[in-house]
Amino acid sequence: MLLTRNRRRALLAGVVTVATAALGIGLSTQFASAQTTLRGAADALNKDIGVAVSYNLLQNNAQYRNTVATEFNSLTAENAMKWDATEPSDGNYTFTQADAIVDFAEDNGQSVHGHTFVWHSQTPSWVQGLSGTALQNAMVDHINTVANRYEGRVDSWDVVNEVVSDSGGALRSSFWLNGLGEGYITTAFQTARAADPSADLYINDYSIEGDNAKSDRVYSIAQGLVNQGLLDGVGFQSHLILGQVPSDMEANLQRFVNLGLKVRITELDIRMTLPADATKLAQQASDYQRVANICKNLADCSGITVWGLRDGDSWVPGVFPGQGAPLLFNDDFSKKSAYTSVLNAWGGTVTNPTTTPITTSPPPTGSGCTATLSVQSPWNTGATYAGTVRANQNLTGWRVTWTWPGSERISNAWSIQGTLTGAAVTGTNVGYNGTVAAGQTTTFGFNITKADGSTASVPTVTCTPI
Ligand code: 9MR
Repeated sequence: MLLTRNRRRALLAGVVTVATAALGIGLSTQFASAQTTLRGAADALNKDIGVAVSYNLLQNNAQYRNTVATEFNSLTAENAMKWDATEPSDGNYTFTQADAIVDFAEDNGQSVHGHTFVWHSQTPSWVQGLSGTALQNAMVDHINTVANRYEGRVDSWDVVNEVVSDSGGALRSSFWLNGLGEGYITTAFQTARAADPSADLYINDYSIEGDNAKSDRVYSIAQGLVNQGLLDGVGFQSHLILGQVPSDMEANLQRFVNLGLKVRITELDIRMTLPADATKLAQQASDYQRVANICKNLADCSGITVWGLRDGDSWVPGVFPGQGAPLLFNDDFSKKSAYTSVLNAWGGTVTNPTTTPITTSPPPTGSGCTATLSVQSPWNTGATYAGTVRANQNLTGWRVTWTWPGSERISNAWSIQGTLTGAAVTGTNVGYNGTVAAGQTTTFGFNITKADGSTASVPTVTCTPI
């Protein structure tokens, strides 16, 4: 609900305001300088930049974890919170995967947009075989159990998903509608509201980005729920096709905002006919920029979630053969033009994440290396840092050391290895970033945990060639 959503960034904003007032100075450097990650840019706008994540990839792929932690301030489980994952048989709840995703979000200061309680798909056959009171009881029990488990940890929920038919005018014919009648939507929202009064409740659907018969029907459902105080937002999935961002998307979202609702781009991807080429990728970047601008310009757009991290992680090629490349990252985690256009639209600028020639500095003098740390995006109990190593001579390896002055401790790190988790940190290069030519730089990064509300400090770093 309005007062409690976005706890994480509300607290962060409070810290900045107090510091600014007390010191009588402008915002600290990390807020005043251009942001270099999607996460930093989104934090500065007080919006969510989210990603749908896979439990398996979070478990097994360190680079996936690091990119998710660094670039996004909000997570959605792509599949792990759906009914077939959380209650595969009647009353037998399994939360291992969903818990792991919520734990990850908490460890990294990210909010969670929950997906989803009531859907006609990915709901086990034991539910679909019920009717009448038994079906209603199963729905109420499911919403209560899942919402209660994550109360205070999941910020918002897609309470119902895809309840309007593709032709638009009618509710979708599903076992929900056939078994319970139209009232099942209200019952779902009433149950969710009572189970977690602090979570924002959304209705979520696809092909409603423009003004059409389907979005008209969602609008009338939303009106009814708003009148009962049961709805906080509308999720526009936005599984878009290259070059086809609806021309009236701004106006359509605005009419929902005018109902007093938040809007959210909940499952953004923009697919193209494969193979991708430079022209299509440029069009895609422009389409992403358009969507990012729409959300930026609407104060009540709570954020954008992209439906997967890398092109190869996407559901699209499996469902639309010959279509794909719909996301912001390539399979090797490099950033696509679409990434840059979203970052730019939200006020950030791209820096090369690996070895970058320094063109503006004087030629290197002296010997050894110098290293610095900077805070990329802080939150109450943690922060993401970027580290830069500058070579003053040709390097084939480097070591950096520093000591945290306070409670800061590294929780996970990338492009650096060593003794990292204590107060005294000693880190060395990894395989791919040890060789740095004189005058060039390379980077590493990490997340820390820290005492609630404390300032993320920037210790002095000693750098030594090895
Ligand atoms: O991306 C999800 C994919 O991994 C699943 O196999 C699929 C099952 O239906 O669901 C996909 O996510 C869908 C989301 O939950 C609801 N909107 C459409 C998404 C793409 O199909």
